[in-house]
Amino acid sequence: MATRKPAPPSRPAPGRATSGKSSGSRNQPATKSSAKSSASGASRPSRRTSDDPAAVRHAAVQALAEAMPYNRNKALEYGDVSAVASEGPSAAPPDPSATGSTLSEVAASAKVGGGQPPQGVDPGSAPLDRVRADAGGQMLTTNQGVRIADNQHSLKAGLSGPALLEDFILREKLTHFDHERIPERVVHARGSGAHGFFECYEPLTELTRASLFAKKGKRTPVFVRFSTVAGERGSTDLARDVRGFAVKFYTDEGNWDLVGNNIPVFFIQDAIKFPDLVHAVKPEPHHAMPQAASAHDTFWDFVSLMPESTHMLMWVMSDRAIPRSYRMMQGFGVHTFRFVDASGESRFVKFHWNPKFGTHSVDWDEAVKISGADPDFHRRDLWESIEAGVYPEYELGVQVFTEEDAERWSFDVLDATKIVPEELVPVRPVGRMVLDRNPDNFFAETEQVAFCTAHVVPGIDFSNDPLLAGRIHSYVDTQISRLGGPNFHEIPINAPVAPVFNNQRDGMHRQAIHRGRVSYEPNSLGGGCPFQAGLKGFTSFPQPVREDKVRGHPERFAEHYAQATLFWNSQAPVEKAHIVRAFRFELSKVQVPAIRERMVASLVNVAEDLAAQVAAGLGIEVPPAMPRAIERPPAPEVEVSPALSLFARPGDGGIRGRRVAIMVDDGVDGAAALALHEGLEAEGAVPHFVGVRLGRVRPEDGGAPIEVSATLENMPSVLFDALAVPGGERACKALGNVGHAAEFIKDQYRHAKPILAIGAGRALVENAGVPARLASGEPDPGLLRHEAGEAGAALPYFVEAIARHRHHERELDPPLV
Ligand code: HDE
Repeated sequence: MATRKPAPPSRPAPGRATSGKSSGSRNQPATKSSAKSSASGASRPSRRTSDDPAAVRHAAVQALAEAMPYNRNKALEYGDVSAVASEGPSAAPPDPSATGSTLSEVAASAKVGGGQPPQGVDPGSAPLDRVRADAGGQMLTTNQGVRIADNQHSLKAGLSGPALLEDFILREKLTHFDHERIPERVVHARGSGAHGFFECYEPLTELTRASLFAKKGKRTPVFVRFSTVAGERGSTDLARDVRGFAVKFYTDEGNWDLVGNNIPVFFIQDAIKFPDLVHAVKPEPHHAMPQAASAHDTFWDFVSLMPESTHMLMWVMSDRAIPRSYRMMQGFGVHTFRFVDASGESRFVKFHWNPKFGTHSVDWDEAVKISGADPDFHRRDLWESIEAGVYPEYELGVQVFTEEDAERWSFDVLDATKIVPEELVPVRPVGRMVLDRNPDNFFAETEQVAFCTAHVVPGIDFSNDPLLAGRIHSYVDTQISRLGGPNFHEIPINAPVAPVFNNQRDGMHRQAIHRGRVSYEPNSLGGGCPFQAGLKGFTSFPQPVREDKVRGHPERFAEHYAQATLFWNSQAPVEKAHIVRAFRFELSKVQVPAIRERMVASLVNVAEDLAAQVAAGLGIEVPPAMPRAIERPPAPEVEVSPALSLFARPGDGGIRGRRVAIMVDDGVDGAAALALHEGLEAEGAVPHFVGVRLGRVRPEDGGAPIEVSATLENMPSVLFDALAVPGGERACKALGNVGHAAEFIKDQYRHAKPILAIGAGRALVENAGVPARLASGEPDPGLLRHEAGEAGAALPYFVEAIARHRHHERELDPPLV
C-alpha cells in the first residue's frame, strides 16, 4: 500500500489516535494536535482582516478544509492494522461560524437563544431538570402558548346553539386526548419504575474497563423498571409470572441496560422460539383469556413440548413467581456476558442482584386475594417505600469465569436455560444499587423508558448465547413502533448523560437542532467532527469465528433436566410443597387431559416424588417418563445448591416497610394499641389501626380516641404482613360479631403470618378458628399470646416474628383454617 506524505510541520495535523500496531506499519504522522493548535497554523487567518462576517466565515471554512489535506486514517482502514480502531482526525474551526448552518445565527432571540452555541455541547445529556415542567402560579394555555380564557365551555352559536368547528381550543384538547395512548409493550407491559444510583465497592479494572466500575464509591445514576411479563398494562401485579428487572445505567461512557429477570434462566434456548413462547403464554387468541396467568392450555401445551423449559418452570412454579415486593426479589442478567479489560482481555460474567430486604414471597391463596384487594400491590409498595425513605436496595454480584472453565462443565454457559451454580463460581459483590426517587410522571418516564440489550458500554460485551443475539435485535426494533420512530433515544428518560454526537439526522420527533451543513464522515468542513473515537470507543471483543453456517445447537444444549432436579433438591420442604401445589393448580386449569399428562411425564425426569405428588393432586396415575433428548446425560457437577432456596437470603433482619394491622374497636385496650403502634413505627414498620369503619374509636380506659386509618373492608388481611389484637373486653366482643374480623384473622393464620393477641384478643383469635398449637402439638412460634398489660414485653418477640416473615410450620395442604 502506498505511503502518504505527512502534513508539513508548519501546519499542525488534525488530531488522530495512534497505536503501536497502527503507527508502526503505516507512514502516519504520530502527533496529535489539539483542536486549538490546528487552528493556529498557517491556514488560520492570523487576524480578522475584515469585519465582513461572510469573509471571516469563508476564510475559516477554507482553513478548516486545509487542515485536512487528505484522509490520514484511510491507510489504517485495511489489513491487520485495521483491527485496531484508531481515533478519527479532527480539527477545531478557527471561527465558530465555520461549522454553522447560517451566518444569521448570531441574531439572538428569546426562542433561539444567544447566537453561536458553545462547541461540542449536547443539551440532551443535561440533567432532566431541563424538561421538568411545573405549572405553579401559571395560567392555562394551549399547546401554542396561548392563554385559555374559559376551560368549561365549548364555543357555541348561542347558549343553546350548535358547537362551532372553529373552536380550536376544544379541538386541540380532544385531538391530543384521542392520542394519549401508545402501544403497550408486547411483553412486560405492566411495570413500575424508580430512579436511583449504583455505587461501586472497589475498582474492577482487572476485569473490565467499564467506567462505572472504575473507582471505589463512584456513583452512576440508574432508572429501573420492574414488570410482569404476560399481563396487559392494567393487569394485576400478583399474577404467577416472571418479573422483569431492567436497569438502565446512565454511565459517563454511555447507557448500559442490564435487562434481566427475577429468575436466572429462561424458557427457551434460541430467539427464534420467542414469538411461539409468547403467543402460547399470552391470553388465548380466540377469547383473549386468561389475563396475566399461565394456567391455561396453550402455555402448558407449548412448554410440555419444549423440555428445555422445565428448569424455568420449576422456578415459575416456586414462590419466586409471587414476590412479596419488588424490594424482596433477586434479579439476574440471565445470559452469560463478557467483561473486557483495558488490555482487551475478556472473561465471561453473569450478573446477580441480591435484595437487602431479603427474598420473600406471598402465598398463592394470598396472591389471588391481593389481585382483587389491590391489583397495584407491588407498584404501591415500591412507591410508598420510596416516599417513606425505605429505599429498595440491591447488591450487584458477578460470577466471573474463563472460557476454559466453561468448556469443562457438563452444561453450556451459552444456554440460557442453565445457571452456573454458586458452588462452581461464587458470586462476588461489586456494588450496590439504591432506588431513592420516584418518577415525576409515570408516562414520561416509566412508560417511555426504552431498554435494550444492545445498549452496552466499553468493557461489557456479548457472548454467543443465541437467545441474547435475538434480543440484541429485538429491543430497538420494538421501540420503533412503540415509541413512534427511531429518535426514542432523545426522549429525556432515555437520553444518556454522556453527550451524543453523530451524523444521524431527521426521523419522527427529532428533538435536537443540529447546527451546520455537515452530517457525514469523513469531512473537513466540520473539522472532521464528530470523529471516530478509536481505542477510546467501544470495540467488540474479537472472538474467533471459523465455522460452517448451520442451524443447530451444541450437544450440551440437549440436556434439559439436571438443573431442574438441582433446583428441586435445593428447596426446603415447604418450598417443595408450594411447587407441588402450584403445578397442581396450574395443570388443574388445563382442559385437555393429554397436556396435563404430558407435563407430568416430563416432571418424572425431574424427580419422581415431584411427579407422584402432582399426579396425585390431579387424580391421575404417574405416566412413564417422557423420553429425553439424550439418552446418557452427563453427570452434573453440583447436586444441591442451598443458594437456590428463598430462605438463603432472609434479609437484614429488620422489619422496615412491613405493614402491620392493629385491630381496634370501641373499648380497645388503648395503652396496648398505642404502645404497639409506637414500637412498630420505631422499628420502621408501617402500623395501621384497622377498624370496622373509618373515624375514631374510644379506648376502654377513657384515654384519647384512636383514629382508624384502614378498615377491615378497604384493607383486608392480605395487604398486611402481621396482625396485632391489643385486647379490651368490649372491643373484642364487638369484633367477634363481625365476619370481616374473623376472616381477617383466619387469613393471617392461613398465610402463615405472625399474630399477636393480648388479653381479650386471645379469645377473639381463638374463636375465629385459629388453633393454639401446631398440628404436631408444638407451640406455634408465629402465634404470640400475652396477658393484658404485656404489650411492651410482647413487642420485641412480635418484631422478631415479623422479621421471620412467615411461619410455615403451621401450613397444611389443604389448609385447616
Ligand atoms: Fe425481553 N423483550 N425478549 N426478555 N424483556 C421486551 O422490549 C425479547 C428475554 C425483558 O421494563 C420487549 O421494550 C426477545 C429474556 C424485560 O421495558 C421486546 C427475547 C429476558 C423486558 C423483548 C426476549 C427478557 C423485556 C418488549 C428472546 C430476561 C421489559 C417491549 C430472544 C433476561 C423491559 C420492549 C422494560 C421486554 C424481546 C427474552 C427480559 C419485544 C425477542 C431472556 C425485563 O423487545
